[in-house]
Amino acid sequence: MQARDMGMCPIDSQNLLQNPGFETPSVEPDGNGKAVNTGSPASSIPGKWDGCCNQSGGGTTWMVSLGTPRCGLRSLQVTSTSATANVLNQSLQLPSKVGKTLTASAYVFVQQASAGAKIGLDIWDLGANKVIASSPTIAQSTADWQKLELSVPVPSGGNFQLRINTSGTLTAYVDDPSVLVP
Ligand SMILES: [Ca+2]
Repeated sequence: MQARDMGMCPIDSQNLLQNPGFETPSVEPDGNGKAVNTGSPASSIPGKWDGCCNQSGGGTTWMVSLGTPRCGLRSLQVTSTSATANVLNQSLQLPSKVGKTLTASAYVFVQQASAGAKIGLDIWDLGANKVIASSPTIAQSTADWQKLELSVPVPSGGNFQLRINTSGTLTAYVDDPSVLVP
């Protein structure tokens, strides 16, 4: 990758996510975040993020990578080997924002994707236990970073997750996710 003009990478003080650029490594003793099941081989889940769910057969591995940042020094490398969806998520509690429109986005660079594989963003409503919005998905390799985006009202209760959702067999990088609620 070419060196990038970091002028493209201003810090957005309105971004509600913690560690959005994956620049802060996990401080957990095992190097992982709080995930109950961290995959095989184990993921180096980045600080403040959590992994889920179908990891018993290998599933998806999330590694902090120094090789391909969009901004800063690090990005998230996603290696999915399972047909079943797996997600890396961060929970937000925004009861004061219920009903206001949230906008979530992230940049994705897909290195390899087998037939049927895909990566996208969604919003999981922690009160209703369901997905309430999904971005378009990317199902093939990309020449450069592509922005994925969605908008949806903050659900009742205000508790939700931004999820990076993958299925099938693919290798991708994710950087600079954002959740904004004006
Ligand atoms: Ca980064």
